[in-house]
Amino acid sequence: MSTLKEVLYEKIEAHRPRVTRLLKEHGNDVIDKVTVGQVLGGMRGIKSLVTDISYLDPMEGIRYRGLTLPEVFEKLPKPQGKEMPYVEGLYYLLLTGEIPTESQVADVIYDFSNRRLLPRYVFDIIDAFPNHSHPMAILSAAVMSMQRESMFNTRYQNGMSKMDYWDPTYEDATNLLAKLPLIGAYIYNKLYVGNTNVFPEPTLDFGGNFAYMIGKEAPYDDVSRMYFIIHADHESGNVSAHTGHLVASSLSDAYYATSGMINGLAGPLHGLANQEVLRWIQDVRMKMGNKKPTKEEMKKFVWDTLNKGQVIPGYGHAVLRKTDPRYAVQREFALKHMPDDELFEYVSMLYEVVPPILKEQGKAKNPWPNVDAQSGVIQWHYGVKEYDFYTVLFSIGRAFGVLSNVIWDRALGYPIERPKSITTAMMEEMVGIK
Ligand code: CMX
Repeated sequence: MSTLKEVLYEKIEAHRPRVTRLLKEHGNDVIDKVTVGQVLGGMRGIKSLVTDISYLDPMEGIRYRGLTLPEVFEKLPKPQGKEMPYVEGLYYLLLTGEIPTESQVADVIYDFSNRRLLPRYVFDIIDAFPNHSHPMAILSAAVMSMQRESMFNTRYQNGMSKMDYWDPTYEDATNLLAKLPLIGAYIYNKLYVGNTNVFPEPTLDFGGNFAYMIGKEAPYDDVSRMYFIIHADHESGNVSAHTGHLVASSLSDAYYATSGMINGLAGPLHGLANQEVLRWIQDVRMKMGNKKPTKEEMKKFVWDTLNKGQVIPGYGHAVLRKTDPRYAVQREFALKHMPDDELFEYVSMLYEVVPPILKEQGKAKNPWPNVDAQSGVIQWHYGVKEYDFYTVLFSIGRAFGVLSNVIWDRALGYPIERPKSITTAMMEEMVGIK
């Protein structure tokens, strides 16, 4: 057993009695109430999910296992001479709640590198997609095609104790995570480069290897590490995390769950917003004939978008009420490495212009930028200009959080999800409408 798996098992054993006690002694205690507005408003804010892997405070932003993003970046071990930590170390942190030592990270890197290769049929599935297919659809199908590899499924068919569910789920999750960079890189190279003869470099870590496989030089390896880490988790209620959890709750395996989460992430109100930001900025640029707009001109573009009944991509959030720290981490990186980048200047101008306009319009509860407002511009700067691809990068990062949660869901025996629905007439009756 790997060190990570051993430590994880100890954590699981220690945690299980807490859930048993809560259920047994406090199963009927009330922790929230539900309003009509919440039920009709996408269940916003209802406390109905449990995860210990991350917590999203509306004002402070995300914490992974109690750590803010700057703390995560500071504490996790980094490759020598690099600014950003190993993604493999993040997996250790998300699963166990502990910062790994150098040697514990080395162990995870070694384990991942042994799980990287893809079955031939996955390349064939990707190749079979017609031109102009969206890379998120290809990614989802590629992951789905590997469902036949599921160890959970095989062991379940052979009869397995509930107490052991987490073990093959861990194996499936780790196998899949280790393979995602090659799947992503193959899709990139097939769709945009035309060279599919690229394979992992065994000496490189997760982020470094991804950068290598899509042909990007340093500091793009650090961009990859940063990108995968900041996108990994955002507690359990967002569409991608919730979909992964929901699908897995029926004991569908990690492949089904991950494909489902990818499909949810592909929506423009969620992960696809990062490509929408780039599309929106390019549109502004084109309308300006490549001349940088003045602040007044930029304000007009923002109002024009709102007046057409469209959203400003990259702004607003269902939970956050402040600038997203994932935006701030990327902004800091951009200020250091690409302060004079033209599109970064657009993004900076939008940061000044959009929040007051959204406040003036008075609809969005959060006028501040989210992660997606900044991420595409960094990719663009380093030569990943195919913005359709950005949500694939988001997916690879998000898979770490979703799959860590699925492993813990299995370990703690969380049941199949099944909220109750009612009819509109029932709701009207409940609130006294005749
Ligand atoms: N531009 C214009 N209007 C916005 C807005 C924005 N960026 N953000 C919210 N609004 C509007 C909503 O569309 C809604 O309008 P209606 O009352 O007409 O339906 C109103 O303000 C209230 O919405 P809200 O409660 O503030 O926001 P929600 O929780 O419903 O939605 C989100 C959150 C992210 C979908 C929304 O802010 C949005 O559409 N943002 C733009 C898309 C985006 O950046 N998505 C990425 C989010 C991060 C991620 O998941 O990747």
